[in-house]
Amino acid sequence: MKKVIFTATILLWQMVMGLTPAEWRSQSIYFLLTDRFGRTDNSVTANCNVDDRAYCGGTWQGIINQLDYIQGMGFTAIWITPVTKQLPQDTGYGMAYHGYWQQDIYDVNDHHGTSDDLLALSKALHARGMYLMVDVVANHMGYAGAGNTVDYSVFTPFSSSSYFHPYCLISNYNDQSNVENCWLGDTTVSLPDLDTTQNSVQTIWNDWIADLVTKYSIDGLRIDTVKHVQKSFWPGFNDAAGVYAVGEIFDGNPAYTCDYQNYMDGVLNYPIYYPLLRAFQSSSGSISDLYNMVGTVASSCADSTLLGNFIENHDNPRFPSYTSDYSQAKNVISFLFLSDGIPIVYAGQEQHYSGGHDPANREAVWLSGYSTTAELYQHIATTNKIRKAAVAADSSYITSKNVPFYQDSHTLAMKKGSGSSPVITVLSNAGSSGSSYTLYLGGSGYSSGTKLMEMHTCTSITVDSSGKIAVPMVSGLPRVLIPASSVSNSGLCGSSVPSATATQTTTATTTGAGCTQATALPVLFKELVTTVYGQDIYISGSISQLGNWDTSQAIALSSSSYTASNPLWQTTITLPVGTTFQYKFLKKTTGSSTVTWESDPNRSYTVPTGCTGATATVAASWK
Ligand SMILES: [Ca+2]
Repeated sequence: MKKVIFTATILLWQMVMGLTPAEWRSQSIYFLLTDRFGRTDNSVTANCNVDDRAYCGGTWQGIINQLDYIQGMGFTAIWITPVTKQLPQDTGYGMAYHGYWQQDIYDVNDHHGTSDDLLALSKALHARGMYLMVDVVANHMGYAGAGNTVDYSVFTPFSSSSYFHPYCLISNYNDQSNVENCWLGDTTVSLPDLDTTQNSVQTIWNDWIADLVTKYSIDGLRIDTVKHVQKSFWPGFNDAAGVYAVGEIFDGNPAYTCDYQNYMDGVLNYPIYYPLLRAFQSSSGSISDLYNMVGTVASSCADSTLLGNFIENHDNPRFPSYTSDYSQAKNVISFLFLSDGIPIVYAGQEQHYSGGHDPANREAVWLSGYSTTAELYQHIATTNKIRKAAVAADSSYITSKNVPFYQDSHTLAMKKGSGSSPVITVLSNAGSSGSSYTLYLGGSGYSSGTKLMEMHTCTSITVDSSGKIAVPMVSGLPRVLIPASSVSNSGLCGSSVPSATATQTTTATTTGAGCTQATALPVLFKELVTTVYGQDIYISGSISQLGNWDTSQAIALSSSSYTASNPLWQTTITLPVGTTFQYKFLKKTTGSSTVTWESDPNRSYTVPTGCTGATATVAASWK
């Protein structure tokens, strides 16, 4: 009887504290390697050479210290790497800073802090209304040495070879029993493969995960190496956890990967990952392959709205290692947030980190100085706001299926939401050098006269008499249209749509002049200035969009087109038409608080009038 009461108490606790799959749908996740995100001492200069594969000093307390930075992008949850105690050796592949070489499942990795620190992280998140997802491994343990030399006494609780499959290295990925029953790793580091078919092993894991979730008030799980364990193991494990679980099946085949969603709540969206990468890594990428895969995944997976969407992680090269273009990076991010599934951004992605294959893709985030003015940081913040506005305005948004409805060689348009008022996302792989033009987009389902808002330029657009939407395409940037009535309380484009704007737009449209007067225009600021490594260029000025001369609020320019012969820094800032302001460029150096301003006098500018889709350009050289 006592045990029954105890179990009931645990279940009640989990119902209160954990998050169900339905509750996870509307979250957005920031994934970080605990060792590489934040340090207890808040250092932004502590050395971290990724090639060393050593501990760099990130901690759970260090994450707590930087929660403003994460929440400032609009994330509602973090996923952290495994918390269990790891093998202690410095192996031929370095140390277990990543957390996937565990030896004691009942103890925590003391490089990351104490059990109390982990609990404090959980509490700090919950105090902000945020959630904790923890990475767990059930397939294997970790051992510094060859599989035939393993001393099983180092493992807790699996301290005997009887808990494990007999040693054999995986040799044939086309043979599922070989994938499940043989071992990952090699003779340098072996990953002893637990015999998860045994009742005793299953009982240990199920009890462990229930206790872990309860002890640290964990809200969700990311499960490692799912395809290396027989499918029948997972329903019991997921049920014992009592919270949403998203599994890693490292395979882009939708038929293979989606089937695992019949055994756990969600899977990482590897089927979309590959065509998404190919579509946007260059202006010649295939839009149609991605278009088709959206439909394939929606029909192959049990529920595409419970998948985990990503374009970067610690196992795959970062997106900017394929293309340095910021517009292409923004488009893939917009896809992650505005298609089916839960968006996952990998720490450092917001700083346009460009590391390639492991270990290069595991850069320390603190070395960015946690810049909140970084271009992709701002893009993610805006996109999170758009998604939240969509969820708030349309109760069926998050469960409705994303439908691609237009494609050309560079452009993909998709709609998601209830039939009468879907969110329209228009993506382009043209890149920053893409031309300015108006895409007359049909097939959205919106009827003539409907008022929409383009959320990146804050352009009011009225659906024309033939049902088409005049989408202002500029520099290969993504565009998102939502009903004008859904903009209120989004924190974007003002708290509501001013009636004067709507009137003006309607008037301009009915004249048939082919030009809808913009209420705000993107202004491209180009500054030629030679810099050295570690120096960045910002713009500051007399209006709030430029930080009101506060250098900590200055807007960063991008060096993505910088060359020695053409040292171009640039950024695009959308400003209301007619705004007059003063401004200057300034120089900051990583690790230094010194700011170098251009010489006097201040520059001044007035945003011109223009048609929607136009861009104003200001070109200057450092003075
Ligand atoms: Ca296995």
